[in-house]
Amino acid sequence: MKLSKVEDSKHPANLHRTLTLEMVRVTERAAIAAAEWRGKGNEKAADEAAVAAMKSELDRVAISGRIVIGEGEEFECDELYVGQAVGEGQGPEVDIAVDPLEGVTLCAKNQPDSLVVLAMAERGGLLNVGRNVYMHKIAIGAEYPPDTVNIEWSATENVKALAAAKGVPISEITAIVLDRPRHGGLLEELRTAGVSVKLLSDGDIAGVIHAVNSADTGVDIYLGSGGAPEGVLAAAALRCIGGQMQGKLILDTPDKRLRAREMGIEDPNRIYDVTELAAGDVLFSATGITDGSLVEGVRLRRGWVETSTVVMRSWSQTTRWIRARHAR
Ligand code: VTB
Ligand code: MG
Ligand code: MG
Repeated sequence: MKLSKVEDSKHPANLHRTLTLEMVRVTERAAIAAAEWRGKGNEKAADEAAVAAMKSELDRVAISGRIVIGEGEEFECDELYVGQAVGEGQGPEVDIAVDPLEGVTLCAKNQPDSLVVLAMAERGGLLNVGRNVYMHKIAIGAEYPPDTVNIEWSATENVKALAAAKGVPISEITAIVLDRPRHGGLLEELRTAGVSVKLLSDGDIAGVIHAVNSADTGVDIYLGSGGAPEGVLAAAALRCIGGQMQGKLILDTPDKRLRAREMGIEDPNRIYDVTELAAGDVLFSATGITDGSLVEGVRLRRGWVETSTVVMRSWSQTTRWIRARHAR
């Protein structure tokens, strides 16, 4: 079979394809480090282990990298802060968004779906958002017409429109929503409409990815708010696998609005689509810490450690699942 490349003239392959394997190494190392803290009830130690491993592995890659979404501002954390230079220092200028331990509580409790996540883009490709900023998000599969749902509509309007587009009754629509008190109203609306709701305790990067893969996951739509960094990371994945998403930042304090402005966000009410959250050539890599719906967790064997990673590249629209064995 001849494979066709999705050659998009607007997005030349600016990130060399060998970088995908480099990113895999980075997320693998962080996952192995965090795995030592699975189920130990110590979120801070797990996070710090992932951060330290990620930083030292990133510094071995031949890039002039810059963290644009990281652990916090420079004065808040020692490593992987926004603006920090990473990489060997020689090589392409790239921007990097990380969540070294997405689902830190899940890891500390040894529950499914904790991940190490990283996205890389050309300089300026990733929307710069603060660690403490939230985002309203909506996501559905690529198979629907572009105007099927809208973040400005009510949840009821959205699930009605989606059910009509899918040609099923609303009762056959499954929405994925973070289980948080702030979603009480949303949940009530979805229940009233008769939607099946899959509640996530944490981890909405995987949640968004599931929502665009309904044939495999049974999830039709992501609704609600979660971390803005997780929104950008999810968008980076959707650039590679397809899928529609809109995001709207929740800049609900003067401080957040000011910081957003400093980071280049002029209109606090702007609605971003996938290509505005993550533009140009993009790579995405996620390694499992605990077993999850996206990838398996780190397996400790006698003499070696096994990792499972999913790595994606926007230019070629490739997704690879890499199972690796590391000596220990
Ligand atoms: C989400 C999810 C994360 O935080 O962004 C969520 O992706 C944000 O909501 O895994 P809360 O601050 O209310 O938890 C996590 O659950 C944890 O970072
Ligand atoms: Mg984190
Ligand atoms: Mg997170």
